[in-house]
Amino acid sequence: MSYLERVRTQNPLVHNITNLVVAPFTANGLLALGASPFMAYAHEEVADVAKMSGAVVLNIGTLDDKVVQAIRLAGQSANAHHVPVVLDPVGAGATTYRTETVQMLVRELRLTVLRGNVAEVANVIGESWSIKGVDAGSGEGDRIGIAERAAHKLGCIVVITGKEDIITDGQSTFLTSNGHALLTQVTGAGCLLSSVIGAFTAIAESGADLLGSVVEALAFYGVAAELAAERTTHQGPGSFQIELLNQLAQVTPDLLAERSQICQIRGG
Ligand code: ATP
Ligand code: TZP
Ligand code: MG
Ligand code: MG
Repeated sequence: MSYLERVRTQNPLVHNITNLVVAPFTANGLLALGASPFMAYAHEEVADVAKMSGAVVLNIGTLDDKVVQAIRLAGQSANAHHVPVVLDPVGAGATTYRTETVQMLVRELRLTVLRGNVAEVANVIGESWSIKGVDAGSGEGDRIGIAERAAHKLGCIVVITGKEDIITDGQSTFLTSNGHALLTQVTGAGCLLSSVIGAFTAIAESGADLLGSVVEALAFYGVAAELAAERTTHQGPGSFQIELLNQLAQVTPDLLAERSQICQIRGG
């Protein structure tokens, strides 16, 4: 059974502490996929919610000290109860507060997946790459090297997204090239992807199964975007955003297998 079928069959609960720009879009995207979203932020309950969830997705997009403390409490509980943790370091490198906060979080928490654009991931591990607000600045550099160094340094799966996506655990590295440029015109396309990755990690075992689930999550999301773009040709980002939700619900395992563009460039 594909990871996608496992997600739809098991309907995992995904605890999201995310930003105020993307919360409804993220919840709708997870529902469309077949997962069960739960947004919970109160310090009094985040440990309980993390413990009962299949995965916890932590996102610093509109951080303040209260959100950061909620993230720490949820992450600690997830670690204590062996619940996978995905971190989206939105805007790391854009301000000192963001950079120092994510660097503290990766020291304190054991991550399952770090997912960001190349600038965010570089800044999490103390390397530099220009960033404009929450978007990766243009630049040439060794994106694969940054992902692999981050995976080694943090001891987790690292996903760097862009036109091509890199997925690595430091030993095995994959590239996926599904997707569509319209994803860059929808705010929260990356944040929703991080939560979709969370849903896939929730149904996976550890090791190769976990890495395989993340690779499939990337291909799945990219295929959904391609289909959404085909069905909304000439209509623009608004129609595309809604159609992306439809396609997250409609992509079948067969269609996914047919359209996935996955290439392994390192590891056995
Ligand atoms: P940024 O803020 O830099 O845009 P992000 O957090 O929004 O980062 P993205 O890198 O945009 O995240 O990735 C979100 C999704 O969009 C991924 O599935 C990725 O493959 C896809 N994507 C990003 N850029 C392109 C592109 N130029 N062509 C096709 N797909 C893309
Ligand atoms: N500002 C703070 S968080 C956020 C914006 C625009 C959303 C970023 O979402 P994404 O998925 O990184 O585009
Ligand atoms: Mg984007
Ligand atoms: Mg982002």
